[in-house]
Amino acid sequence: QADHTYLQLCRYILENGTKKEDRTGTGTLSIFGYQMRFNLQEGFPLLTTKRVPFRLIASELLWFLKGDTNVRYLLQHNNHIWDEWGFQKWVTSSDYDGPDMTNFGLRSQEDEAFKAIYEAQMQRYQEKVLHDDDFAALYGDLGNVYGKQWRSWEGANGQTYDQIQYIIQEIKRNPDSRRLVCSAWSASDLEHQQLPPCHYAFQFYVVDGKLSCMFNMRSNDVFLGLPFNIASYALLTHLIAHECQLDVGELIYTGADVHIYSNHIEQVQTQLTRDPKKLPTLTIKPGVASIFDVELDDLQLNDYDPHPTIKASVAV
Ligand code: UFP
Repeated sequence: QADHTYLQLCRYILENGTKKEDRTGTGTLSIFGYQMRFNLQEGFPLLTTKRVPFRLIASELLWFLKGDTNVRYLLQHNNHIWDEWGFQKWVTSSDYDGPDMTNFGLRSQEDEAFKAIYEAQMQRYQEKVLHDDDFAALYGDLGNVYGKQWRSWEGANGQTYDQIQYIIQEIKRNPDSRRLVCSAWSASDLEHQQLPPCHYAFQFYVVDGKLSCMFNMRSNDVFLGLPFNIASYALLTHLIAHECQLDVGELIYTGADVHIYSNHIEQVQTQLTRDPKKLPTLTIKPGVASIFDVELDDLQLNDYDPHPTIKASVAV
């Protein structure tokens, strides 16, 4: 079961991880290189040893698949996981006229008074992205993030390439292909990217009428990020399989710098005491013509009955 596989990784890092400093200044226990396999026939790998918010994962993935890079879509779906990146663009621009927001991520965690001021500005940001088209075009758009890389990769000649459409066509035409790869890593973008892709490449594989997927992560926050990443790629595999009329096979995770932040250790230990439950299942509404048109209501998660949420702060 997916929880066992995940908890085994957690235990492995607690026992074998090395203390390593990191960009955020938080500190981690880290290992380099780890693989996990999830049989998608056993159920949908949304962890049951803590609640993982499926709707956020699904709306983010549908946003990627639409090739959308503007947080407006996410805000319309009550999804705030990318807000800080757009907010950062606004508060560092000459259009911003509010109180100083330097280092807002760290300061809002350490300073209650600042937190209230920050939240008021963030609310202003969200309202403007939702209701002001010009503002949204300027400060809601995150530029070269996954949606752009997946659906309209820009070649040196200025021409754009739709990697997802290519993969779907190839799976239908030539399922034995060993080139069913999508890459989000772009060396020429790195200097302009606030967050270079964490899950930077994935590849599909078809055998016996089943679609498998392997995804690669250069850097992975095991407690907060990884449960999302597993569910997101599981959902992607289900969607592509649905489009190509295949069953789902295996989801394979390959991680490089796989770490537990020093302020997540207690939370991980709590999760390790919990007994995994039965995994939920996923149903995709029949008759959806193309995965690019799938909406949140076309996806149904059945029988998800997890242990309660475990709170932790995100390293910024
Ligand atoms: N992170 C994940 N999964 C993601 C994502 C980010 O675990 O999908 F976008 C974590 C990994 C790391 C941090 O802890 O966010 C990114 O920091 P860095 O760029 O320094 O690796």
